[in-house]
Amino acid sequence: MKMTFRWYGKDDPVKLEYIKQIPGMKGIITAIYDIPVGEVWPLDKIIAIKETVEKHGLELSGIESVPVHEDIKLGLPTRDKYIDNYIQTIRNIAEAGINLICYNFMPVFDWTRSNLEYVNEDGSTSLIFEQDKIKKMDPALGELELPGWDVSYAEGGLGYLLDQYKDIDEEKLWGNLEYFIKRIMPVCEEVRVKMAIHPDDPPWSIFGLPRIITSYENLERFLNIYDSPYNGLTLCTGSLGCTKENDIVNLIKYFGKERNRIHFAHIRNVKIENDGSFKETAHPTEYGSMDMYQIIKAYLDYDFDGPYRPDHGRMIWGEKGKAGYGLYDRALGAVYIHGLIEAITKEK
Ligand code: DNO
Repeated sequence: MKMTFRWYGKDDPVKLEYIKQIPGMKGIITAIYDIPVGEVWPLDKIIAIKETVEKHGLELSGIESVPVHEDIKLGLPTRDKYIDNYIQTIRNIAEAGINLICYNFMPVFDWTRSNLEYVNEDGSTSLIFEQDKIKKMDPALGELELPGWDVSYAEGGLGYLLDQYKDIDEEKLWGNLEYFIKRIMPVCEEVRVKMAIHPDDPPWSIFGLPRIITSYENLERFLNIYDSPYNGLTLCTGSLGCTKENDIVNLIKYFGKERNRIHFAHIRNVKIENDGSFKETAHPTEYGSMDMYQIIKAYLDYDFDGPYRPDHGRMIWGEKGKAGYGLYDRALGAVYIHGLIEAITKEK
């Protein structure tokens, strides 16, 4: 298992120098943030980022994310143009010597929470999803202050976009995903880029929008769209794990050990409440609903050698920064996971 860390580029207050100082750190997961969704990522820009990362003694272990244009998810006639662009971006990423892309197929909103700064008893702050608050929100009224989704929609654009999804149910979304996967996969196989779809977060429909990358059955259905070692998963413990219906350890055993389709591991802990709410906690097992020991053990059991990264952290020690993506708590998470890996490996 290779320890990596998500870095948001040169404007990230978490500097590459700091990341490199985390014990066990090997690689960076990043993206290009100033290219509009749907445009081709130029080769020289990808190479420049890779060189910056390497100058800091780290490797560029993968891209998270190359976003999928909404027209592709909607299945509009313009999708072919955007898929052509996506394919060119895959080719450019491959040419720069990078072989892993994380992406998602969530309509409109990526990860969704009701509060980014929930104050815990110890004064730290966490990302939290409160079911009752989310149920009362109506994004079409422009009253959303949620993270994880693109705030760049032009005014009125979000309402228009949501309207376009009115006719898209889960089956249509599956069809559009299938169309996309069947077009990109032959190229991924040719240039040897592993695609790792990120599960929906949370893994259920929100605001009436369909969500399909949610469960064992749906992950299986997804992989069967195109059975290839290049068509794989980002197994995110926190996203899939915020419902008790997903047994994370068994998902790793099946999709990892048996199928060899987990290309990237996102590792974090969440505390699930009975009403469907959940809170993001510190990484160690005792704070949340995930059994981190069993999770790491399941990966080591088949010698998973892909990248993993600690995921969302709390804000601690007065740190200000991008919600979920500060330095301190993620670094604690990384070293905790590193410790589990050492212990479990020695036990073997
Ligand atoms: C949340 C992340 C996601 C992820 C995308 C992948 O913090 O794990 O935003 O990057 O869903 O496309």
